[in-house]
Amino acid sequence: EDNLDIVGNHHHHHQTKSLEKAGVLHKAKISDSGKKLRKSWSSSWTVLEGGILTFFKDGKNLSSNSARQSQLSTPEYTVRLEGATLGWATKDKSSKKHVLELKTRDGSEFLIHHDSETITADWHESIKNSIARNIRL
Ligand code: I3S
Repeated sequence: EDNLDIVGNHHHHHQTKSLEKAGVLHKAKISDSGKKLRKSWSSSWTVLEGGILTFFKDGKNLSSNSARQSQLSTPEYTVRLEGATLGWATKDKSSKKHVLELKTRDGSEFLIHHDSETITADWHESIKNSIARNIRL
């Protein structure tokens, strides 16, 4: 009933959901509600939709198909972008090149990285646009 329509907009219960972007990214959550966390990078299937950024658990190390399916459908982090800020991370945050720093209104902080500068810049633009649109669902 609530399937994602990857080709465009999906009308459901008077709401419009649109898939803005999806792909594999590296991410590290470095703060939770203002509390600093130990940095641990991992890759995630990542979906930007309706003002929400969702990082799914990476199922690539799982052997069974059913385990993979349930892990892929389980978000690791669901990030509300309303009131968030996004910028390019400074060198003290990571030695990697082209890393994004996303801070949520509730004080969580994520680093987001892809080896490709172009892909990272595309995510930067998409997330920025989503924050600017201030979508409420
Ligand atoms: O900010 P840090 O502590 O230098 O971040 C590095 C660590 O997370 C490191 O993990 P261990 O301390 O568990 O070995 C990662 O392997 C590095 O990738 C992190 O640094 P970069 O600069 O890659 O974000």
